[in-house]
Amino acid sequence: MAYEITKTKARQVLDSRGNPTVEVEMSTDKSQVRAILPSGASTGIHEALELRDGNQNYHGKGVLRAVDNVNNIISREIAGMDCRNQKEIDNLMIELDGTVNKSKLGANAILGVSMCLTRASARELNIPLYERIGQLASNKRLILPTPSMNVINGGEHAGNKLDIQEYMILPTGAANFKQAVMMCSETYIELKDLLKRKYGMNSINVGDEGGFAPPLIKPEEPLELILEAVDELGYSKEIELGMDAAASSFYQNGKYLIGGEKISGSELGTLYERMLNKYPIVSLEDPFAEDDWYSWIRFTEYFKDKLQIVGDDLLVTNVERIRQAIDKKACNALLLKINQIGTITESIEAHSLASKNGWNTMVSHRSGETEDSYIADLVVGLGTGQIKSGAPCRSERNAKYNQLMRIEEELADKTAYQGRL
Ligand code: 2PG
Ligand code: MG
Repeated sequence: MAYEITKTKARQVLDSRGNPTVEVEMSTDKSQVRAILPSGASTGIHEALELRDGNQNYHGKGVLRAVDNVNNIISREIAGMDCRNQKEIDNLMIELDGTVNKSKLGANAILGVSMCLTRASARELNIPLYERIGQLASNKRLILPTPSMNVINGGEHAGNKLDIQEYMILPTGAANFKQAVMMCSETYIELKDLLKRKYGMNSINVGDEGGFAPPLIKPEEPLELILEAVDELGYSKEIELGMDAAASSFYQNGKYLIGGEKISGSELGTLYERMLNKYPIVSLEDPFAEDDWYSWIRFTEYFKDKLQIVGDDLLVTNVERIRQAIDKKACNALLLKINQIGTITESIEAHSLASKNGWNTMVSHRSGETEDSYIADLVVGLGTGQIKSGAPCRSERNAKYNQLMRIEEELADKTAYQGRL
């Protein structure tokens, strides 16, 4: 029968870091679709649980328990159901799991099925995935996003001494997505030459997200180098900067360990202020640790009108945490990672809540990624206007940017490029 789920099956495959991850396949009469799960390194403590086997294989990182949960529990429960019933099936899986953080079945089991549902129903309805996501989110404004490309890596994603995790370029002055990609790629290659000249061949080794991991220490050094490359190309009016400090990863006993110093939350705020005054930074993610609400609130009070302040570890794509942050005025933008929460329905709800309260949403990859380009369709379907998927380098990162170029071509004049944030 049309729309009926006939089979759901999971298996263990590998992600971009060489760790196991879950792949789910779903069949209907008409087609078979597939989804592969990403995985983070700088994970927030409030994220939904990624179920790992913890035995001797793959250094304990196997996902065969999550695979079994799809094959033996979820697949039986949803067999014969209508794949268009995304909300109903997502809620059924949440109930089957029964825990607050999806620790029984694993967010990696549940999300794989949830992603397949969107894809299967899109196929059955004969529409593109982004359009199906637009339907589910009741959004008619399909937008091609401004990418935030992470060109210098630090923190837990690289073997250098930089504490700030991501230094990103945002081509806010590009005319369209294709041009945005060109500007970012040119800047990336220009930066590569610059680093090679200044610091030698070792400086162009890349981190987990494809950005360079040069031997720098001071938090502002990468910004200087990036701007040098941008200026060289004549893009200083078109390219602005962003950072993800991922500050939870350098927070210890109430202090922040950054650039070789141990400082308080308010001193860290002053450090950011200096950087904001000097460089064209328009977006700053996780400036403080995930439960350091006090520093978040004070910083947002000062900078909310000048800067996009993005909550990642702070919010973990969780409606409850987002609500708290809205009440406390702790930030003004959401980082949306589908595997932080574990279903497409809850991800859509997280974005709608953020958007209803005047926040921006940036859709995000994880540092451990795969060839699955689902989030490219997601960002267009939700119309959030922003995505980060790492450097314009390594195919698990470019899979998303390439899919967005295909979508731009397909939508031609039916859509616009976001540009300025
Ligand atoms: C982040 C992400 C993605 P991870 O902190 O925003 O860039 O990293 O997937 O390691 O949490
Ligand atoms: Mg982050």
